[in-house]
Amino acid sequence: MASGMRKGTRVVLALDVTDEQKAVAVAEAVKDLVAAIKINWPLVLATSPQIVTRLSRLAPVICDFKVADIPNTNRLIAEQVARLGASGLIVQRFPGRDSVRSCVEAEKGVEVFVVTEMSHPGGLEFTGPVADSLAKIAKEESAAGIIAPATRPERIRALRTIVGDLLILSPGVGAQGGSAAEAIRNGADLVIAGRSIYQSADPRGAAERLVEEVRRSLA
Ligand code: O7M
Repeated sequence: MASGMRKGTRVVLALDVTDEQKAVAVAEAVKDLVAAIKINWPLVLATSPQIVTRLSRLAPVICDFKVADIPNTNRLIAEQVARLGASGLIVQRFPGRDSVRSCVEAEKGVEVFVVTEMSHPGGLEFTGPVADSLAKIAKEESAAGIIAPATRPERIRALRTIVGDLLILSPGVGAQGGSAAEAIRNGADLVIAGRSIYQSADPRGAAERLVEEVRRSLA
């Protein structure tokens, strides 16, 4: 995997907690087990943008801000994410090809991942029917990868045929009912897991089990 993510593990922690102490404690507990830490608005809004910098000292940070604006605004966001020390940025494809491109071109050190079909039931309403086209633009605009649903592994398999060697990051394992092993067997490079790790009484144990499940699915 040519990527800014840590090698040797295919698990990305989705750190959707709103308490800074808890966030740092979970990150410290699992930092050597995860390829990256994905943070989203709940944590940033509850703490401050500097949480990106703080966590990036422990593991590569992907900012899941699902950026969806005109190219100029997207570029400004990508620049700030880079300034804070993030390694990745998640963007929406639907505002237009030029909006995706502005993020890819803004900061070479920040890998861009494009959302395709979303993992929740509502993901079937709009994103499902257009997912192939969302993935196609990710490939054409040289994004680093796409986000595809572990809750529908057959869709990961189909999207793989469109994106070729781009990275596929797959959320929806554990709390949303998807299987990490199935996601990997169907073509995901990495699985994204949140609640099944950070809500566990033993986050490190939960992350270790997930790493082991992924390792076995590759054997
Ligand atoms: O394991 P969970 O369900 O607690 O968390 C899943 C994480 O993945 C959470 O941070 C979501 O915002 C994110 N996610 C999805 O669950 N489904 C999607 O389709 C897309 C994402 C995502 O990461 O988009 C970039």
